[in-house]
Amino acid sequence: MNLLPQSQRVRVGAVRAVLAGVAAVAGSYAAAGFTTGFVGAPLEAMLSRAAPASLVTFAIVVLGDIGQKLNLLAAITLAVLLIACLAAAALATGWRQRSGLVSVTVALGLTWAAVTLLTGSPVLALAAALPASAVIALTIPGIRPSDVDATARRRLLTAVAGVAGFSVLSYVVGGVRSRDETEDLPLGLTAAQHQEIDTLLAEAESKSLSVSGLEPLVSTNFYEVDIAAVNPNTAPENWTLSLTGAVSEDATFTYDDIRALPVEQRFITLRCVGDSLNGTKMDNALWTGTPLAPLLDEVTTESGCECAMLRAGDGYYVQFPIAALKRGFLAYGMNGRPLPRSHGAPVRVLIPGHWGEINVKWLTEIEFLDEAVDGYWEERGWHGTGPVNIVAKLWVDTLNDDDTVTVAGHAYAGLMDVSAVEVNTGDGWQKATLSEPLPGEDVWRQWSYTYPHPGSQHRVRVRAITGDGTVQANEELPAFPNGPSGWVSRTVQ
Ligand SMILES: Nc1nc2c(c(=O)[nH]1)N[C@H]1C(S)=C(S)[C@@H](COP(=O)(O)O)O[C@H]1N2
Ligand SMILES: [Mo]
Repeated sequence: MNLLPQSQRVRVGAVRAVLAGVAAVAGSYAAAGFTTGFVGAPLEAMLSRAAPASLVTFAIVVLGDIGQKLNLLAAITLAVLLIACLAAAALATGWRQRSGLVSVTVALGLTWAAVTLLTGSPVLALAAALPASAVIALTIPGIRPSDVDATARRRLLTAVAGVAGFSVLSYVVGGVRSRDETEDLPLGLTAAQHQEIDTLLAEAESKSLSVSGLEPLVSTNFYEVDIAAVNPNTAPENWTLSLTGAVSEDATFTYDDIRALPVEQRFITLRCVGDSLNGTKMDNALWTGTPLAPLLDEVTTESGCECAMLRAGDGYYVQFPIAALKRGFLAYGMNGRPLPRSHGAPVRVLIPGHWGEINVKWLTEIEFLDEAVDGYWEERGWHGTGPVNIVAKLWVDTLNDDDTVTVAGHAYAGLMDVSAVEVNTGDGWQKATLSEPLPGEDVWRQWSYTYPHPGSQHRVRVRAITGDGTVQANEELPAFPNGPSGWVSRTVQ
């Protein structure tokens, strides 16, 4: 219909298609926020699942959280390109039919179908399809020869500006939608239970060592490790936990079933196997929930490997022994608030003494197995289903006014309680001060040690010792594959 020469038509078409892609992704984000209804979410999950084990390990150990951001960026780019391809197909179809209306309709239909397929959310997919087709509609070239240059270019520039503005607006709207609404919900406990939580949190505060810059015994910023950048958003009323596989008969529990069970408060510390030796992927919280064992007792298991695969709403899965599972705790509250989405809402499992990876968030299924099968991280070479390594972290060093130095940190040994932390500043191992233990079988402690500054730069080493006399291993090993090992040391000026 328009009189543009072929090459220019292709170039203009490419710009229109990419603009449609950007508008679709922006619209999707505005409507869905950072949830699984956002078109970037399933693509991000696919990319991280398809990535070779070595790349995933490199991303975790070397890139840390940046790796996940890069992956998300790649997913969003892929989403834009995918929809741009569909828009280009729509433009080509319209061109053959000599009809702008055909382009617009085909762009609408294809984008809607693709986004629905990816996200499983037909209503939210409209928020991607409508902006994409609107871009195509608003950039239909004029028919008069005079349109060829000036008007067409102006229209395209207007479209670029329009899509840019729309994207900024979508970014803001989507950001608001991404807010974790679970945090606004009441935890739904009795006054006495809330009182118990307040007392325990106050105890943790009063037992925290007063060293400036040292994180208190209940973490203010709990670390987060996810296989996907976008967390599942399951409403409690839509959540169930199923016991399946090698069982006499499947059993399913609803959120209300779990909430009807006896309520307990537990301090439990988590640490990721991918944490670096002195890294900060180690945190403690007060969790509200109920023991898992009574639920397991509802079924008779015939598991050949005495092991189970736990599965989650984000596609995560991990396999480990039933013996460890029996000590598990189902948590739906954290520090007196409902469990946040980022930490596994509505229900996650906590397995005392073990690396973080078996503490499955967004838990949906416990499948009893006949034969052991690798979980998500084990498939990628990690050995993180066992008990944690002993560690004393050195997170703070301060030069005091009286020319003494205070070094401090946290020590954790899982089910083996930390009974001492020792510090070596150059002349032998000295006992550090430990924070009073918090109630619980799987809780970290703080340590601190103050000594006169020797007058020159020196090395400080620190190690933890457990109740049975086991000394933290001195052998230095990287996080991959068994979790980091060695004594933390730091040079103090
Ligand atoms: N469903 C699900 N559960 C999961 C993960 C995950 O990616 N998905 N990550 C695991 C890992 S590797 C760790 S260390 C802990 C971290 O828990 P947090 O994010 O609450 O700190 O969750 C574990 N549970
Ligand atoms: Mo982890």
